[in-house]
Amino acid sequence: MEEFIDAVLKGDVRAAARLMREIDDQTPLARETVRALFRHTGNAHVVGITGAPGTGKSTLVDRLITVFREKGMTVGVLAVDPTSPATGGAILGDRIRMQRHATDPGVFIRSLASRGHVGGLSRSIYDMVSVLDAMGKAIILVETVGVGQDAVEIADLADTHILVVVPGTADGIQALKAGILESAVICVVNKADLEGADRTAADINALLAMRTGPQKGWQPPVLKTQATKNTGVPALAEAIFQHANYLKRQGKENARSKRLRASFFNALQQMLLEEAVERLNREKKLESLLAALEKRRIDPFSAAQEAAATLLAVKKGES
Ligand SMILES: Nc1nc2c(ncn2[C@@H]2O[C@H](COP(=O)(O)OP(=O)(O)OP(=O)(O)O)[C@@H](O)[C@H]2O)c(=O)[nH]1
Ligand SMILES: [Mg+2]
Repeated sequence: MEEFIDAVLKGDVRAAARLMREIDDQTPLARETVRALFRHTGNAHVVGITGAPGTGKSTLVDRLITVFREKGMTVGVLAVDPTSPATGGAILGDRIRMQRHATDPGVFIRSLASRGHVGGLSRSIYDMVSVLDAMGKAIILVETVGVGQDAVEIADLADTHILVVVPGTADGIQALKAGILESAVICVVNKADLEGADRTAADINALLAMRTGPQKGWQPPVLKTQATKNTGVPALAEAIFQHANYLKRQGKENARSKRLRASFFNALQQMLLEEAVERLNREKKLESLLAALEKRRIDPFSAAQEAAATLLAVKKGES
């Protein structure tokens, strides 16, 4: 156990890869190790990169890795594989796109499947970020498809949240509706070689100008990039550094404690859910509720309400 932890702390790739697998399977060893690593975390700068499928996130990540490595920074990458069949094979795509960094000991890349079991994925992400942090990675890039819940969670996880859109789509407007643009501190219009890049950038700037909120001090820049040609990528890296400095000036503890709080609530949610499922099973309640749900005799909210009522009644009876 101690040897294992030491190996991870030294940045040993094989030990880290094994730990990531244990985290995937949510084993007791994973839990204990991540717990022990905690006091070695809190130094990495976490960058979340979200955007619709195919906007060029992985290509941007690949280019950013090069920029950071040239500056001598070590890099960790977590790419969350979208389950959507439309983007099937993304893991393979990511591997190919980031292949050139595979043999660089200063870079650790991990793709993880978004398996969709409740609470599971986000828990894994928090733990994996902790592992990369403890390994001493200076910068951690987390790529996820920016639709719905995932993107919102990234905002809690990341110090710097980047939204990637492409020209000529309503992505920016949809993102604003979904509350994603709300938390983005850098906007990227990638595929700037396509028609309408200036227009899209102007649209997003207009949306941002309307935005009110707590982030008044930081003006989110809207940057145009062509990831495939590396155009605009150094400027994007520069914007990331500027935001990191901004956070530092603000007292970076804010961003860090946001992540810690989110991680705590995430763990709590998962533990309570596990406990709830176990108790409902024991009470033979789960099966009947799910059956009623499937026959549409009850709606999901009422089912949850009934389940919660059962659990609370059990608890009271016990105490
Ligand atoms: N024309 C053009 N194509 C690009 C650019 N950047 C990336 N692409 C292409 O867009 C496609 C998708 O790129 P990815 O980097 O895999 O996009 P992604 O957002 O990571 O995709 P998912 O992870 O599947 O959501 C690839 O064929 C890239 O070569 C760009 O600046 N211009
Ligand atoms: Mg990708």
